[in-house]
Amino acid sequence: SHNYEYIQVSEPRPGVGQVTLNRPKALNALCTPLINELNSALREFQSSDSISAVVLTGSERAFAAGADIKEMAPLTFSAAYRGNFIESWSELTTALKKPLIAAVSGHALGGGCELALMADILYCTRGANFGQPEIKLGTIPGAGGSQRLTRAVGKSKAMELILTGKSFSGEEAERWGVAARVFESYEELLKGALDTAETIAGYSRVAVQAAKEVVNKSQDLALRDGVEYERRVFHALFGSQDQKIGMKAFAEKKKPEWSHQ
Ligand code: CO8
Repeated sequence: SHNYEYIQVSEPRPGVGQVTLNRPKALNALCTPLINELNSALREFQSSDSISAVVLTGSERAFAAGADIKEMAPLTFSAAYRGNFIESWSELTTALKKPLIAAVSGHALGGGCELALMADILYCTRGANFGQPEIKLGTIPGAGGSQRLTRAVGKSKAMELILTGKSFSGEEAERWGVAARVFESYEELLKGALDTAETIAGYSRVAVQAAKEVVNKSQDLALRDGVEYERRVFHALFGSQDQKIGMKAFAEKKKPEWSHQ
């Protein structure tokens, strides 16, 4: 379909879309045109009837080495403020209702780490290099790092990482719960991410979207409100065809044929 300059888009498995960040000369630094292409690709996957889940990856050497430092260097406060710089990154978390799996190998620094943290599921290689080094550039995380990393690892560890700019490995990411799984090589990582995406693509899209929605609510709501929100959505799913299809198939010991309705 599209001819992108900074990303590659494919459908490697049934129901699975893949975006590969492809700006190798700058270690996938996230310049504004790259983010615009990423948003456009994700919008297409969101509206596609054949796609159920999306994998986002970079290269073996770099998932993304951050926001584009050369683009940001001359930015002024008023230009950043009035242009709402970085706001468009959030489209990833608002426009895409389908599950997004980040497969991180190599550098995931600054905005690259934040981009990975925006995914619904994060997988990485053992040797992946995560970090929020903004402090070394005289600035701070600007795409949610201070919030999402803190929720993932707790305040003390997040403070240490963000105040020192020290990086952490894929192995640590997995141990701290930032990553759901860790892999030995880039090939195994990508296969693992695609396998998971394909598994998800085998389920009812209505149920998958609802599951993503309620888990994400847990990040914003107090426990009692979150549990109540979950129950409302759970009740609503009794209005879906797929709930009937899934439970009838179980009783008949058959494989469900989802209508996605
Ligand atoms: N921006 C622009 N260019 C970059 C970036 C970047 N973030 N990272 C790497 N590059 C470029 C290098 O300038 C170099 O280009 P050239 O060949 O023209 O000199 C090329 O990529 C290859 O990089 P290196 O030669 O440095 O490769 P090394 O293997 O020696 O080092 C590193 C790899 C350690 C990843 C190193 O490149 C590095 O430290 N990069 C910067 C990492 C960083 O500080 N990232 C945080 C950026 S700030 C940020 O993301 C702020 C987020 C705030 C809000 C959210 C978004 C904007």
